[in-house]
Amino acid sequence: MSRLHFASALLPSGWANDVQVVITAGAIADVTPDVPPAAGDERHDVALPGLASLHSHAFQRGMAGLAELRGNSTDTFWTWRETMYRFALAMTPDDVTAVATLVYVEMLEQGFTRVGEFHYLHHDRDGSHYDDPAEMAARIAQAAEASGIGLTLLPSFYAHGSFGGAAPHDGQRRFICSVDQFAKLMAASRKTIATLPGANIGIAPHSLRAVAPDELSAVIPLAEGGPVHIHAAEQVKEVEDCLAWSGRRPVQWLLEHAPVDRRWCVIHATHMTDQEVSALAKTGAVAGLCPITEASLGDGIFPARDFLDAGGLFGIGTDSNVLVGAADELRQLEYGQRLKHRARNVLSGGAGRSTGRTLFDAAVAGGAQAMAQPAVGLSPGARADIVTLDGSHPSLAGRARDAVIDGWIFAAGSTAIDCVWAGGNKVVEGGRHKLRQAARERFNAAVRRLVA
Ligand code: NGQ
Ligand code: ZN
Repeated sequence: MSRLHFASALLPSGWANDVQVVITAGAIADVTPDVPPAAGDERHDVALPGLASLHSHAFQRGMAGLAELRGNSTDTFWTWRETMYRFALAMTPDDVTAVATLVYVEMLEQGFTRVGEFHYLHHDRDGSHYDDPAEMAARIAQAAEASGIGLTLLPSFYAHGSFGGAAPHDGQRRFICSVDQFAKLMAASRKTIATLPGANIGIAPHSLRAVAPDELSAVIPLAEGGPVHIHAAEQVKEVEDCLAWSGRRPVQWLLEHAPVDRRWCVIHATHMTDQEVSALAKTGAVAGLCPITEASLGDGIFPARDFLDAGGLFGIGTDSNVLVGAADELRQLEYGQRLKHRARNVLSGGAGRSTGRTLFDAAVAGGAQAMAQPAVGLSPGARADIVTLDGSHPSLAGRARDAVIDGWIFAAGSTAIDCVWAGGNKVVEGGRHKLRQAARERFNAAVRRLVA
């Protein structure tokens, strides 16, 4: 058991002062506001609940910044994807452990205490299958265990190169499964995470490009009630190809043909008509937004203002992990809307409301829903995932309550984070994860070999 005391803490009911939090067996047992610190309480300034990065492809952290060199033709998402495939094809299981461990360490240092790992690098480099179909999932689990981050493993079903069941291309050979092979991979992955504290599992049919309709119906039951994540409508070309294939746009197709509900998380959903925006919002599904990656890849701007006005739920993900930051994702989300609508505080939700607080609360709730976490935030029964901010940071000076969150998201960024507890373990102190040095060394050695 451990006892923490915070001068102020953001609870599901709002801000509270002098809050004591009791942690037992990795979970929050008790939250008591308005009590003075007791002897033996570990004392901190401002406490927030941890966020989920609900969409990550951990291995892509290894190529961060390596696709910023202009090619001969116009660079697009699709040329980036070729670079990403070349990188994916080079990685050994040990490389994946090294890269994923560092990215999870970085996530924790940024205030992400859970990751939704949308995992599709399943097979050996030549495309042959490992003896254990969960060989690579086990590497992700190892990285989660070493770092302490909560893992929601989302094994991805990937079968085709494009709409209409087109054959996959050679660069996709490490991802490809039949439905039967995927069922075995799911069973093995379930076993792999069974003993990992705080871990759970869902499924991720990759996209309507990579999954045919009959396969989508066949794999959804393999989630066994867990979350279902799918990429949709990230690129204009994808929308055009989907229209050519089915006469429907990707989000529209999903809403008409798949049982999209609160268990679902639709990743990106960048390109939607007004009608799709309100229909998706009504399902209660979470929009999995990855604003930094979406900007990096030139995807477009998610219609966040209209989606939130329609009551839509969202969470944030770091996706390609080109830059890992919780404050950064939320800031980019708001700034995209400011640039689009030429206005300020677009997503604050109303007069007198703090934009940072509104975004933060929504991302905590949407992240918990998309990761199928029953209890949300600093409340009894929830995993003890807690982030403290450094009250001496210049961007937080003289601020209280919501203004602290605004100072963190819009002015301070990651440097304002002091301590992070994941599953009750204090893994970050003074802004540094205890494995930072070791994880960097191992990552650097792997990446030097990969880029040589
Ligand atoms: C992915 N990433 O699965 O890593 C994708 C690229 C694809 C993004 N869409 C592959 N951002 O979508 O075909
Ligand atoms: Zn993705």
